[in-house]
Amino acid sequence: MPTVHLLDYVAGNIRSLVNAINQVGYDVEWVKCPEDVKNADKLILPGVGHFGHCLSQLDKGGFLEPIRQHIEAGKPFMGICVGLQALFQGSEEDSDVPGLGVIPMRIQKFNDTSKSVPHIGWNSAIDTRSDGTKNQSFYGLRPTSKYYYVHSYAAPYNPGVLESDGWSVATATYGEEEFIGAISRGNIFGAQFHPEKSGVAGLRAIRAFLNGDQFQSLSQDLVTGKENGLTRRIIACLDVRTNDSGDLVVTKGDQYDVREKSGADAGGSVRNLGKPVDMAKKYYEQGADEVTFLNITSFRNCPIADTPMLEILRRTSETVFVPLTIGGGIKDTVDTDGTKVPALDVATMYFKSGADKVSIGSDSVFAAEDYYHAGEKLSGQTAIETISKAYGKQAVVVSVDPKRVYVDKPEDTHHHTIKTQFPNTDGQNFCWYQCTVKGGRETRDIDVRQLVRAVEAMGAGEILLNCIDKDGSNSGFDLELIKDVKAAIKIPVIASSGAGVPAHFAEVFNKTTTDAALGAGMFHRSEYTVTEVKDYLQTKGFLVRQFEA
Ligand code: 1PR
Repeated sequence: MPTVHLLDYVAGNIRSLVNAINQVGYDVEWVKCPEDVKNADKLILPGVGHFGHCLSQLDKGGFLEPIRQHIEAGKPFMGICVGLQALFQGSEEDSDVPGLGVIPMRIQKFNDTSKSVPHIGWNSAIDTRSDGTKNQSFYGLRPTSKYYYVHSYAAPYNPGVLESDGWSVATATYGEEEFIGAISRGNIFGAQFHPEKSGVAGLRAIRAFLNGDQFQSLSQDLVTGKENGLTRRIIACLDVRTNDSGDLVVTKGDQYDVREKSGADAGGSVRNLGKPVDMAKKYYEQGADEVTFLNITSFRNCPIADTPMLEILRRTSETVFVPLTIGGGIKDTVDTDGTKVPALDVATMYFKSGADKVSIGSDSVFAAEDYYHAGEKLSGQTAIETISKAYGKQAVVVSVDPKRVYVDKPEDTHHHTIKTQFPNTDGQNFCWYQCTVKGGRETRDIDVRQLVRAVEAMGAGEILLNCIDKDGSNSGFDLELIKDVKAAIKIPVIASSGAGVPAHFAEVFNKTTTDAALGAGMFHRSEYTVTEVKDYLQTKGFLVRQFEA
């Protein structure tokens, strides 16, 4: 196999990139020292996390000058995400640290007054020349394709400026801001999105770069129907646990109870809905924008000893090229031999096996309690803080398992209440959302607003907002809960629990500002496919990404 050099300057979660490179027929050689850059023909600089951290690590390792020389020598160079940003003069994210300065512009933060930041999800990369007259594009980018982005900072697009300097530019639009999604000139290719997580469209871009296939003319059908902007993100969630015979299976509960309630197995065995790797692949091919695995009994087992789960991730990440999240048991833990293992090491193990994000449940509730006890002070030691610092915010999801507690009037509790349209059987029409831990088995004296605010301060990148009352009910999402949480924070929220028909997805996108929506049971029971949900959303005028074969 031909090779490409990959520069992993921090402990990045770049297994997906390696898988994607292998998938398009190339082998990876690691750049371990500056000397290796000199020997590289094709070089890829993936970027995770913080601009300042990335550039100062590269500087400290003596890589910056060899990279500059590589580029000046006209050898193929590709920068991904912060790797693209490194080409610029500098970034608002850390104004003390200079970039490579190849592009005389600065990276800026997205405006978060009217939208969630980070910008997470599938958006465009439309060559500015694919305007119906020239119809050109670079490195396999198609105006009708969508690509997976996750970032808080971007290069704003100023029409014509970079083009007049010989650059080809592809843009995306987030809210009112148009920014650079990808850029190319001569031997340089930069992508703000993650091609390795962008399904077939992303693999096409990587292949074109590695094969040196820079420019294409687009047929009219690839230009017509292009629509710039962020699509509605649909996530398939797989609750995984060991069944009574010791096999890891996909299961699904009603209000978190996963035991069979009817038939021969009533009250007994764990509901078995299929094999995790096969189901993940099925949902990927139906167009799921992300796949989440929740190891729902991890609080009983030591995740370090959880080799079957690691194997599932490894195998899934070889064929599923959309972001994979893994949750369950991400916390400081103790190995079977008694050794203490920090949460960061547990997360690293999952990242190395192919996860792109980890989802933290119970541990985030305890961390939030400590945060308030300490007078809203960060300790720097929590799982959220340590993982977010090492891998970037985008790698940390907080999974919340709240349930309703009804009261007569707001003064009856010190928690934040809402007036609900759905009173309980006692006629109480105020409620607050109580956080739970250990898969809903234990309630805590902290409400959902307190929790999400605390974890946002700690550096969580996204909230996976479940609702125990709604889980498995097929009755639609808890819109009141979602609105309440969205109003409290800036980071994106994934609405979860209660989806039963495609119309529930349209409803949650219509009536709340949720950033994504997740379904489980309705997909596992084959009542609807992800494709059907997306087709339905499209008929209702929502922008969605369809699977590209
Ligand atoms: O606490 O960090 O070890 O993480 C445990 C994780 O496992 C948490 O994310 C928690 O939500 C999850 N979990 C624990 N027990 C259960 C259970 O069902 N017994 N699953 C459980 C929660 C996930 C939901 C579900 C939606 C959609 N289920 O995201 O997928 O409610 O379902 P629906 O569309 O069928 O209504 P830690």
